[in-house]
Amino acid sequence: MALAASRGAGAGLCPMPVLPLFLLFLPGLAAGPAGMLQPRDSPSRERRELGGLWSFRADLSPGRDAGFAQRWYRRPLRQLFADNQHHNPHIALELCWRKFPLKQQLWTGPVIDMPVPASFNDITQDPSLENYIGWVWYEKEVLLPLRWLQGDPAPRVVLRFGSAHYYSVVWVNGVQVVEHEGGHLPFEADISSVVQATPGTLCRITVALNNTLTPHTLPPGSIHYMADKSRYPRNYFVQDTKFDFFNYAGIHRPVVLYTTPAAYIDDITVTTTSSDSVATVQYQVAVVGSTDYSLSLSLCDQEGKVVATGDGPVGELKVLNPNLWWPYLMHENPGYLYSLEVKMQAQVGEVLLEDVYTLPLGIRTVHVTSTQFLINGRPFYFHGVNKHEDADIRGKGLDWPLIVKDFNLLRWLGANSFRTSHYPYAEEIMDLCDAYGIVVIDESPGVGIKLPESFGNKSLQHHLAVMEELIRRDKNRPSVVMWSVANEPASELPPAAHYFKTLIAHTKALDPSRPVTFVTDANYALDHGAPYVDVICVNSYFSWYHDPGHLEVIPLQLTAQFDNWYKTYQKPIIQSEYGADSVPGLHSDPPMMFTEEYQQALLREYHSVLDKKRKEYVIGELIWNFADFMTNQGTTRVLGNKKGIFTRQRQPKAAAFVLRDRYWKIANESSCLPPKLDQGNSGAVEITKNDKESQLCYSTLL
Ligand code: BDP
Repeated sequence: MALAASRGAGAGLCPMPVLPLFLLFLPGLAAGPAGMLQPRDSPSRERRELGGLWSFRADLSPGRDAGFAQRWYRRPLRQLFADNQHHNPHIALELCWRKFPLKQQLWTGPVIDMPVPASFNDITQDPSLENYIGWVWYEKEVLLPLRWLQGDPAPRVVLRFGSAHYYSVVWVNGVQVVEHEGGHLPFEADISSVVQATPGTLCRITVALNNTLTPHTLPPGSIHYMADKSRYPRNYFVQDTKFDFFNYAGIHRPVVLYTTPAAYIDDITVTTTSSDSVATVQYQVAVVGSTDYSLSLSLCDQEGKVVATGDGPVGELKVLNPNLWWPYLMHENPGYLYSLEVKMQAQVGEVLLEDVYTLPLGIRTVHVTSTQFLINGRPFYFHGVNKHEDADIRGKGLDWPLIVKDFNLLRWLGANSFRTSHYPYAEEIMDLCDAYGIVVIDESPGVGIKLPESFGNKSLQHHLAVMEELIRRDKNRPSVVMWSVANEPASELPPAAHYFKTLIAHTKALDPSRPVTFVTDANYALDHGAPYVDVICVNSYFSWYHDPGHLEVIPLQLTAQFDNWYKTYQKPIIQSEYGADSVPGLHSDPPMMFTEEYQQALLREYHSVLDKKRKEYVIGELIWNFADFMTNQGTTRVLGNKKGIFTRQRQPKAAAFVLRDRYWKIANESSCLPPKLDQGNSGAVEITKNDKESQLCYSTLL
């Protein structure tokens, strides 16, 4: 049953809709190729966050299609629910459902309060909502200021979602304004004409959201119907995924309304190069709404001093003696950001409109050689982590206290980098990476691409589109030094060759300034994607998934892993995952699996090999994982994946101290320096002088 049919044929579904195909992607108002500048206040722009409580209703009907059949976007959800309770004859489906009033009404689900941003799964005590698959409905009513709704020309009003998982359809006052496929990335709609038609009245935003994954979504998944009536209830199905994290769903990131003038700055693209004393900022600005406009740009340093100016939509700014953007622990002042103020003046009819947008801008370069990763011409070693957006109760919902805590832990740990395993993280997180100098490998949601059908053209086209959205969002971020297009795909399958060749070429065409990789766990001799990457990123779990309990095999196996990959490709290598589960408080000596001691011992075995190989061509190590995180239930998961060096509540396990000692030591070997005293509790800290660079250097006494 197609969604299109379910929308148009409400009465036809009566009395019992056929079992779901409850996800169908409609061609239509998909978010277009326009810019996706992060909404910011400016003299010409206002923004308003719509966080807080929204109305929420899961569509519990057997086909998960009652919402479309009854057109829940036409009236407030709570009103519809009340009407249903009283058998409102105006609702077509209700007429036939009168035959089964109680049961059917329960199926359509009550209307409850739901926090935004948050995943909906862990908010209630209802296990069916925790594991719910299908359409859920969100709604918020807001009153907009009159100054947003009037004027000649009136401002442009835009509704923007930081992310919603997975497929979204959005209405404003009952008018569909946008559809978007994919979680983890923003989408928006110009809603000016809808809200300006009825100034002074409440504006109702309705969102239908579906978390169903198919072999062609990113990440992929598949629904399995259990037909054996002797073992499963009627219409029983489960969603199978090939990735190891819980498929949390909901409106995960802030929803924002913002304004721009009718003619506006739609997009800005910057790239930077630098030699010893001069940096060049190349820029490109796109304006929409007028062809008769002028642009002026000024670049300000952190003291507010203008260091370069320019004009026109394309050009270069020269910066003398630039403050380069340096990673954390590589310079005493990491994450230096200039402000690029772009001003547009446009003639629209008789009116001169002005728009102002200020972009944080870091000046840095990235290069890859056969053995090194260079940032600003200096070798950079990734000593960092893999993370997840994951926490108790809020699931994958954006949470400021958690974000700030995580950055404090990263700095405590001496980590200079992370990979956004296994999907793009919130813009708010990326902002802090830019500001603190935390280096990012920015990964797409291409995780769990295992089925042969997920390497077909349909999947590839979607993957290309997702890379476009990701690069459009993050292209100007100095913290992003490399794109990762996927994690652990079945890259040993022959179709992976065409898939990754195309995907990586497309990514490089979109952004020639950054290297591209994907993360592999395939055998070096069988991997069809590796020929196209700039850096080999390899995951391995020796003495965990392979030879469990046998720590002694690690030196041999890890050394062979590195040698084989390097001999085959002569490209630098990152150990992009390694680790072991540990249940906090579980101990054994000699170490046994799942104890804190075993996790520590496994890390140390890896480190002894990494210490040899980082002198050759290994350019980084990223622990799996920063913190414990939730997964599907399974016989190898104890309330989720326990490979965190911190618990899910961000308390350190013993392994965190092993890693902390190591990362600070590695940092102190580099010629550049930590920005401030490390005030943690694993050792005093002293300041020493680095003669060569005349810079402060810190070394931990451990
Ligand atoms: C790796 C995956 C990661 C898993 C990890 C594990 O990339 O997503 O969580 O294994 O099993 O292969 O802990």
